[in-house]
Amino acid sequence: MENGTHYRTCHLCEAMCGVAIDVRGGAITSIRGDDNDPLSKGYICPKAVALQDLHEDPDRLRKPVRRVGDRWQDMEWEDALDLVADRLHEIRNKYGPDSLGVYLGNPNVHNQGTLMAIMPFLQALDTRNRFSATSNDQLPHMLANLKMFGHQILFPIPDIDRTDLFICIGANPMASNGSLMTVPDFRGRLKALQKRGGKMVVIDPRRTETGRLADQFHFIRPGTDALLLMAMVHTLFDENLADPGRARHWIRDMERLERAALPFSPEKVSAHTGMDPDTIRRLARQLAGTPRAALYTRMGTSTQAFGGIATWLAYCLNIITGKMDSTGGLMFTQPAIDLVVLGGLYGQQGHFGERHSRVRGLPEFGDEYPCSTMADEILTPGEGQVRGFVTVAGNPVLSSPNGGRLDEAFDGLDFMVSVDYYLNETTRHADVILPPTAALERSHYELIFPMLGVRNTARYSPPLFDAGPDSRNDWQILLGLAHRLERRHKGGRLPLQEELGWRTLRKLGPDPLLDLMLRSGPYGTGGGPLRPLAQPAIELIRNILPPGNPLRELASLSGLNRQWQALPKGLSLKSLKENPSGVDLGPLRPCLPERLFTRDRKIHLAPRLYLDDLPRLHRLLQTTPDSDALQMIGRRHLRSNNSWMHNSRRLVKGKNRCTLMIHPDDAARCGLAAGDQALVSSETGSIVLPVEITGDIMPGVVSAPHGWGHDREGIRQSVASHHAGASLNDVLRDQQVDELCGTSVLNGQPVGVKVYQPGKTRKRA
Ligand SMILES: Nc1nc2c(c(=O)[nH]1)N[C@H]1C(S)=C(S)[C@@H](COP(=O)(O)OP(=O)(O)OC[C@H]3O[C@@H](n4cnc5c(=O)[nH]c(N)nc54)[C@H](O)[C@@H]3O)O[C@H]1N2
Ligand SMILES: Nc1nc2c(c(=O)[nH]1)N[C@H]1C(S)=C(S)[C@@H](COP(=O)(O)OP(=O)(O)OC[C@H]3O[C@@H](n4cnc5c(=O)[nH]c(N)nc54)[C@H](O)[C@@H]3O)O[C@H]1N2
Ligand code: SF4
Ligand SMILES: [Mo]
Repeated sequence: MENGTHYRTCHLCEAMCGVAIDVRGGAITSIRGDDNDPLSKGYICPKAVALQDLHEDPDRLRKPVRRVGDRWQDMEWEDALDLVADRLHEIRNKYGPDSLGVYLGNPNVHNQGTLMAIMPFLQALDTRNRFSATSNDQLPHMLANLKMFGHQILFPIPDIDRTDLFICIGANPMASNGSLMTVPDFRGRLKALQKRGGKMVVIDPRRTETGRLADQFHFIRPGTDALLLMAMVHTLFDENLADPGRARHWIRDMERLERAALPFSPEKVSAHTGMDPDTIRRLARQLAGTPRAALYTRMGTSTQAFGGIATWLAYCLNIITGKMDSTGGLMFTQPAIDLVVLGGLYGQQGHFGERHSRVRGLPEFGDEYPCSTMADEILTPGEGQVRGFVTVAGNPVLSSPNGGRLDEAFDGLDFMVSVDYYLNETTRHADVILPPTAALERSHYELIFPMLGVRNTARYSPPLFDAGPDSRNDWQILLGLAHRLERRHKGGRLPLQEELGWRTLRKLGPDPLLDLMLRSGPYGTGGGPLRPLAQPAIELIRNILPPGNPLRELASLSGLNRQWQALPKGLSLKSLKENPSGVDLGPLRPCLPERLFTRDRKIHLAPRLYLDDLPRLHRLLQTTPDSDALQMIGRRHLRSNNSWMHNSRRLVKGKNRCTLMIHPDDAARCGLAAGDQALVSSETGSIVLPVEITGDIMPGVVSAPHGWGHDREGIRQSVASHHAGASLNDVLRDQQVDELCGTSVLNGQPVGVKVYQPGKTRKRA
């Protein structure tokens, strides 16, 4: 690659920072923030250097490998793809389609090629046993989007740059750089908020990096947010403060919500949440009384026993105080490639609970079963048992609860293939590993995260380095496998038309499709695709046809089309290439009710599914908290990212971050002193962690990060192995899920903690 500065989007987390990468003599010499990026404006975090470290990492696999006995053998691409297709097809032939399973990990959402190729690939796999990181993450948000707004990816985003009150519950954007809120430089934006007289309130069982910058901080007992939020709803109605503002025309079932909240007074929930009734009342009043305010929740409230209800109520609170779709409140994005609209066109608004998993009867969401039951489906004999497995960009052994059981499950498969760069805790179980082209050798356009941005922007990055002839992109691997599988399923040959379709797709690759989507998108050179449709005809269609009917969905988009016409035009791949630092498409704008996808084009405040789950919340109020058990919560660190960035020497250097945080009172009770090792256990397993005694954590609560535990045998990550840590998911139970929706409970599980005495206590190998 030429010497000089290359501009690019960092794809490592949700923040989408613009980076300027200097290259000299074919090597990276520095990575800086790109001052001209309209969203990140020069900000980057310490992880950006990992772009280089990952690229140069000698441990990163460059060629397909297959396991022969205890060794790994290099393979040629065509042989590897043939072998994988043969084996998967064989299993399917013998045991039926559901005998194949697939897990899609987090980095897929940063990969435009994968996003393009994944549908054909999943169709070719043709199994109902699909899993992804969603059920360890944002599923409750997507469910609330679906049930309340009619579309699973219609995410409301805090308008942080214009808000005067940011209530942040169960999120730590100072470490995570934001999630379901693409917000590079959270600290800078917070400073600006505070400078204009605004306030941030943080509610968390740990006084986090974000909590420390808050104007008000409150501890809350893990897993009780649904109670707090109910009591806030209760207060708003009780004190006559509920006023949805202009939303009153397009919301329904407010009385049902009021009735549901009636039993949950601040006094009733106080002991369970650990928050005093006055604080809860004040919070509700503060939200109602600040015209520009946003209440935001994330991992801590979503991956817990009441994640479904809590996420629903958080949206409700914004709506009944007039903050939804309102400047400075929670708003909707209008990205250059509008996947909400595209999904709507193809009837992909989402679905939930249409099928249930074989072993535990857990509900599907968007055609995926919860990760917490992945091991069950592999280990439990019977018809439909999973015997062949595919992982794509995922490390579920470290990222899903009860990783030890997943080790056992993957070990017993007839065949496993992983599309991944690394020989890690999960891929070590594979028979074949297919490593894709390095990230800096592919073009990059974020399809998902502009939907979550605090501002509308678009940015395209061409490949920085040339990919050698012997490398395959994720999309090429997935399409290559899909095509082969289809051929095998159909007896070796495809009709000419289909064959041509595959060839065209393979020839085109993601960039021409990207161009097409940009041009036909809201800001595109071509204008809106629906411009010619006549409004009255559209309304008519909308009112007669049932939801899901493609014509009706087209009609739903007509209102959007009107909004599209007001937007600046001219976007194409060419125009993005001419603006290597990206283009600004402006602040978030109100766009309801047109952007709603519910049949009546109203926000549903009290979907049945949530009301039906309320008896469980009532039962929570009747239980007395167990004062002996400690509750485990998760933690993220700015210099780490899930399980896969611990092989960068620059990121792991410094003091060990894989520690158990514990309150001084609890430490004393457990006989733990600074410098001790603690044995953390549950019936699932136990791990050993150095203790970090701190008053920043609530008494009764302990915290540990996930994604560590690189001491498992057979991995090839030399740096990570030296900074192994232990895997939190070896202790968390896979049998505990949010019963409403099947999301894993990653926060609030009870654990035992005591001093670790080598020799006396056994640690998981
Ligand atoms: N540096 C870094 N950045 C990342 C990642 C990373 O691993 N490292 N991961 C990325 C990914 S995949 C995601 S999904 C996002 C996540 O982004 P965030 O949700 O912002 O990240 P977390 O740090 O998990 O924040 C969860 C917070 O919830 C708190 N919490 C735990 N239990 C409860 C509870 O019951 N109630 C309440 N109110 N709070 C609770 C925890 O103490 C923690 O502060 O971060 C992304 N960004
Ligand atoms: N206890 C606990 N568990 C958690 C969480 C928690 O807060 N607490 N957080 C959960 C969350 S929010 C998430 S998102 C999940 C993440 O869980 P996963 O997605 O399962 O795991 P990651 O650690 O992100 O691993 C990503 C894998 O993708 C590979 N990879 C990276 N880039 C690419 C690429 O471009 N192509 C391909 N083919 N492979 C690539 C990496 O080598 C790595 O093996 O973890 C979840 N697990
Ligand atoms: S916050 Fe860090 S990891 Fe995330 S996009 Fe920006 S530079 Fe990359
Ligand atoms: Mo995530």
